[in-house]
Parts: sequence; C-alpha cells; structure tokens
Amino acid sequence: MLGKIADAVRSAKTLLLVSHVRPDGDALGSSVAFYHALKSLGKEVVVFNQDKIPDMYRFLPGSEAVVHTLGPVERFDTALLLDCSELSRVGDEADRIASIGTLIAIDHHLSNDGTIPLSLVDTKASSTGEILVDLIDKLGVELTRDIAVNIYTAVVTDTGSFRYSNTTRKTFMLAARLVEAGADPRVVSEQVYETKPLVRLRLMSRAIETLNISRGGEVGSIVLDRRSMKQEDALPEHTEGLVDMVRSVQGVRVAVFYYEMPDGTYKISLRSKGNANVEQVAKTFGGGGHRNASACRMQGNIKDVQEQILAAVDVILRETE
Ligand SMILES: [Mn+2]
Repeated sequence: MLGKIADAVRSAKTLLLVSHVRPDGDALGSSVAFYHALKSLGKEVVVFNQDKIPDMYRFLPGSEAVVHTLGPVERFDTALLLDCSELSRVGDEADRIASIGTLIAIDHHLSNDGTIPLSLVDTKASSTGEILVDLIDKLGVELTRDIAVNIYTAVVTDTGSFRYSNTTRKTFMLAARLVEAGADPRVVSEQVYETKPLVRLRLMSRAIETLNISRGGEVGSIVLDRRSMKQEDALPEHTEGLVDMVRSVQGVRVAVFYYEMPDGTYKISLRSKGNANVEQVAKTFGGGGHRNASACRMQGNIKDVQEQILAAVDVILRETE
C-alpha cells in the first residue's frame, strides 16, 4: 500500500491535505509536515481544516498555511486524509471532498469504514506522523527541520510525551532521527505544555469541584457544563487534557469527562489505564478511538448520561478484573 500511495502522490499535481475536526498535534503536525514535503516535490498544495488551530500549535513551522475555507474543489486531483480515514471526520465539507478524483487516507485509528481504497492504516503506529515518515522516505524527500519539528510534535502529543502504550522502539528511533534533523524537544514541550492560558486552570478548578469517584476508586469523573464555560469565557480547546488529570489518580482505571457542548449535548471523553478498553464504551454510544483514549457524544440530561456511561464502564471493568 505504501508503494501505491507513493505512486499516487508522485502523479498528483494539485493536492488537498485535510484532517479531522478539532485538530490535535498529530492532525496538524502531520498535515503541515506533509505540506512541506509536497512543496519540495513541486506540487500545488492546500492544507484545510474546518476548525481553527489551537494557540499551542501555532509555533509549528508552516502552520500559517492552513486554511479554514475550502473554496472550489475542482482544482484538486487528489485529497489526502491525515489522522482520520473516514470522510465524516473532516466535518461539513466531507461530501465535497469525497468528489475529488483520488482519495488517500493515512491513519492509525481503529475506526475505519473502508470507503477509501488507498488507505494506509497502521493501528500499531504511535501516530499518523510516524506512518507519514515512511511515506516521506519512500518519496525520497529530505527530512528537513520544518518537517522534523512538525512530526516530532505529532509523536509527542499522541504518545503523551512517550508515555502511552503506543510508544515503541520504533517511536524512539524516529524521535532520535527527528532530533538529529533539528527538532528541539525542549522547545516543543515548552510550546505544547507550558503556554496554557490562565482560563484553563480556572476550568480545572471548576471541574475538580464536580469530581465523582465510584467503584471503590476505580472510576473517576468530572463535568463541565455550559454555564461554567460561559462564566469563565472558555473555549472548547481549554478543556483539553482535563480528563488526564483524573486518570493520574492512584487506583483510577477509567477516567470520564462529561463536557456539555453549546447545543446542550454531551461530549464524553474516556481515558483508561492498562487493559481497560474504553473504546468499547465509546462504541456502545456511536463513538470511537483507542483502547486507552476514546470519546462519544450523547443527548439527554446529565444524570441519565452518567448512568448509561457508568453502566458501560462497569461492563468493561468486569471483563478485565
Ligand atoms: Mn493521531
């Protein structure tokens, strides 16, 4: 598949790079890294994402090239989906993007509806960035500093700074290569982890007040409602990482974060330690993700939502006791 995709990229003239809504470090790092790679091959490239770039990722070299309005799609002969392999994940422009002649997907998520024939999905890879380097090598593109910084950020953010189970020998070998090519680990971690706005800390304080511990300390959950978000003048991106704070508690095997969106529906982020498979919980409610990090959306009042989620969490914890 890698060879086929490399051929398709080589014969493409005008490419669209697109990733999932609410882009994370891997989505953006991969998209912008491949933008540089394609430019060096003399291609016409547009990087599109429906949502704005979170401030913490604005340091990524080339991130200013990302556009948020798609424009006519007829000019593209090829579209590459990065860090997602289902068109619906790209947002409102999914149908128009689907009409582009050649569609390619590069991803490491399990959820894959198989509608894109040219799909390179490696669920063992730490990140889309890691897979992308294989393609960049195959294309004979030099790993420049700009590419390295973007890919390094993708790897660091998707592995939780080389802490999650997706961190392998290959990840460290790649990291060494990226540092050699000019990525500075201190600069990246400072930008990604130490430039948070104060409002995030205030949200954290509000969320901690809602902390609920159940199942003898194995399940911890927090809630953020619309009112708190409004009162703190907070944006959705400010909630990123709150759920990890709950997972960090000793004895907690599953952490749940109920986030009330502006329309009153709930986005539920699930995190787990070890074998506890929260992807199964998310799937029960039409969501997805990985074993240790998943999400789904639900409607209804918070009490009902919590009850349903806790029942599903109970099922997976019984299975791995
Ligand atoms: Mn990813």
